Amino acid sequence: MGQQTDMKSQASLNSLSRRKLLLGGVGTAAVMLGVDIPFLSNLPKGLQLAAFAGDAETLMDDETLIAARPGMTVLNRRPINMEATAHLLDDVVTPAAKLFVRNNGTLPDYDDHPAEGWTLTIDGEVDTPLRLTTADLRRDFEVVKKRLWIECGGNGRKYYEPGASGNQWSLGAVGCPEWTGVRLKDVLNKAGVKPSAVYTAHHSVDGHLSGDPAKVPISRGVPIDKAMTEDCLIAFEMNGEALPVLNGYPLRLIIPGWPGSCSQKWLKRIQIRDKVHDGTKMTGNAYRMPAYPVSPGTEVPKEDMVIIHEMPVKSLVTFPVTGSRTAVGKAFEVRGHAWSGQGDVTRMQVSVDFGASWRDAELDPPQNKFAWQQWRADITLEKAGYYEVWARATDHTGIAQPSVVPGWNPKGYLNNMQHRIAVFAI
Ligand SMILES: Nc1nc2c(c(=O)[nH]1)N[C@H]1C(S)=C(S)[C@@H](COP(=O)(O)O)O[C@H]1N2
Ligand SMILES: [Mo]
Repeated sequence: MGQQTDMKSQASLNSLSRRKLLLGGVGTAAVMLGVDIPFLSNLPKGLQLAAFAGDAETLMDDETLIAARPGMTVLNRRPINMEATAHLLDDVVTPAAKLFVRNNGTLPDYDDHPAEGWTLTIDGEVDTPLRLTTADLRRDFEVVKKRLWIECGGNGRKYYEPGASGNQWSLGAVGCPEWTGVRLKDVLNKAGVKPSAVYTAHHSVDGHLSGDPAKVPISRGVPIDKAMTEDCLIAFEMNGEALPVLNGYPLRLIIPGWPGSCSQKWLKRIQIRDKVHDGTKMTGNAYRMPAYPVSPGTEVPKEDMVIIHEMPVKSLVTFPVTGSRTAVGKAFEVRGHAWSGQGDVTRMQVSVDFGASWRDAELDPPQNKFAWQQWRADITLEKAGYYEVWARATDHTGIAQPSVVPGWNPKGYLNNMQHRIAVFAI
């Protein structure tokens, strides 16, 4: 611990811009450590210094962390909220630099809560409360790796009319990294869930924007049945590296298929409750939808607002970028991803005539349950002019994406309207 504190003070002493430190890689590591590294030239290329593994980002300020995701659209800096544009999301496995960030508060203070020695407490309606370090998790439970998409419940909010308050996400508050962690259910089984268990409650150490330590930015939970499914993870790695600070370093939940808000970052405690959790953003209209369709602008009685569970079927066109040009009469590839909180996507279709006719695209099965699926289609435009490619996914329940904004709701959640890109044939 002493060494980490030293590193921090060294880092804050030196006058180099932190962005340079970040982008400079290992060469600037000596500057950051504040000491010479005699054998630095022997360090195999691509290998990080052990002193930095995972911790380097905790030394960086918000602006440096934002700058490390170039091309992302920054909606807010306090709290940090940033999203990708569709064509940035072309990778099958979303790299950290292209993953959206949705913070409700300020980043944890890693001086008060150092990653080394970080513990996760499991308590409440369990037989044996547990307190586990990341090392305990790795040692005592099966470590699994899964590609799981995560999407903010408010992705697409911007297109609702009348508009809803909250981040005006367009399409890019979604991504599908590969997570390494342990199954939430294995950990809960070790603690022994009592028959009285109804809901989980997730607790973290990010700060409330007001600065009031008694307030928390977000604390959500899920029904115990969802928590006990095969696919929920307590994750400590993303894409084979320690979690990025912005995405929950050193520990987070991934509750696949449900709104991203269930996937608590900087996870410190999972409390098992004997009733539906009433933490911050569990009550009021937060992450709730009207129990029945309402006309735009309706004020829905509180008791008719229900907690969102599964996210709807959705897809993106990630290539080509909207506004691209293509040669008349020559085939070009259109591709992207599709996903659904209900399970697998079973059909993917594209239209180039504003939805009048559709043809099937090729669709891959998911790498694992809740991994987004890749699709592609070859398209030939026979006449010069302006076209739009519309993409439509259908999931195994037979539900397809709508061509227009779906059911209006007070907080602008669950917009799974078809994605459209413009293409000029010349
Ligand atoms: N502790 C904590 N966990 C959190 C949040 C937060 O603000 N604080 N935001 C939630 C919301 S609303 C979403 S959509 C996801 C976003 O995950 P990401 O920032 O890693 O993409 O994290 C969730 N977990
Ligand atoms: Mo979210």
